[in-house]
Amino acid sequence: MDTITAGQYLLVYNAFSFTFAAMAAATLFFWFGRSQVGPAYKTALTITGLVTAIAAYHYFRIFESWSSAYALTDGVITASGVGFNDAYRYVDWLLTVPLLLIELVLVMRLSQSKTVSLSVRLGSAAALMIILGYPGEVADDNTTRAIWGTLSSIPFLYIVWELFKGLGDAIERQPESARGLIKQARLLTFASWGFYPIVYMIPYTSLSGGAVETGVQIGYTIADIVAKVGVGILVYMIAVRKSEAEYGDAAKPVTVAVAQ
Ligand SMILES: *C/C=C(C)/C=C/C=C(C)/C=C/C1=C(C)CCCC1(C)C
Repeated sequence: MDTITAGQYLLVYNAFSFTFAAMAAATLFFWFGRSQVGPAYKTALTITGLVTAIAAYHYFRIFESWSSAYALTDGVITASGVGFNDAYRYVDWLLTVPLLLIELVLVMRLSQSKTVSLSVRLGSAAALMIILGYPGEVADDNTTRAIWGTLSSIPFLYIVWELFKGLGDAIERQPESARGLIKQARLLTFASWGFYPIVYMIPYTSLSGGAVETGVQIGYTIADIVAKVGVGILVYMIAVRKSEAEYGDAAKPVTVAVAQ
């Protein structure tokens, strides 16, 4: 394992702890938020909360793995001999990345056949992207890392193309009040997802040793918060806007009671 400083160790330790709390809190918010939207949008919010719930579980495991990989005694860090387990992150992505795309598709409320075909295509490409990235992430040499990283970028580019081409046409048919938000959700997805391959390339920079490990862990953690909680909040807002447009006051029980 790389030698890291006490400061780097604690930075990553605190980031993992914070992210566990953020993912758990977001899960409650999204699941309770189901009561604020019309029936057609409840599944989208269920899945949005499922993504952060799965991530909360994995951040808990990642946090534990990190704290048992190093020992901190009198301000000095030593590797404990138990390696840090990168697999938690990749298993998390394998589950959450297809679900994130499905939540975006669901909130658009397309025809059933379009929903299924887009979810299957985007979901499989996302799973393939993560599976191809893993051997590179755990490789010791930078050449192997580059080969798998390049392979993983092929499904990544396909997803970007689908988001802008496939979803692009459908966005124009969305209620006007939600269109801007949907474009923002797509842009935030694109920007946060594009951050992962950049973080993956940190070992190719002039950074070395503990700085690489710290940079990679902090980078992926920030990207996870934006991609799961940030995009999730936008999906929630879209669902609320569209419910207002399509169900009128029916999505707001309190208003209905007053009107009667
Ligand atoms: C919640 C987790 C998310 C949204 C994870 C997304 C991950 C990626 C978009 C990863 C992409 C990668 C490449 C395009 C090439 C290098 C290897 C990866 C797996 C980091």
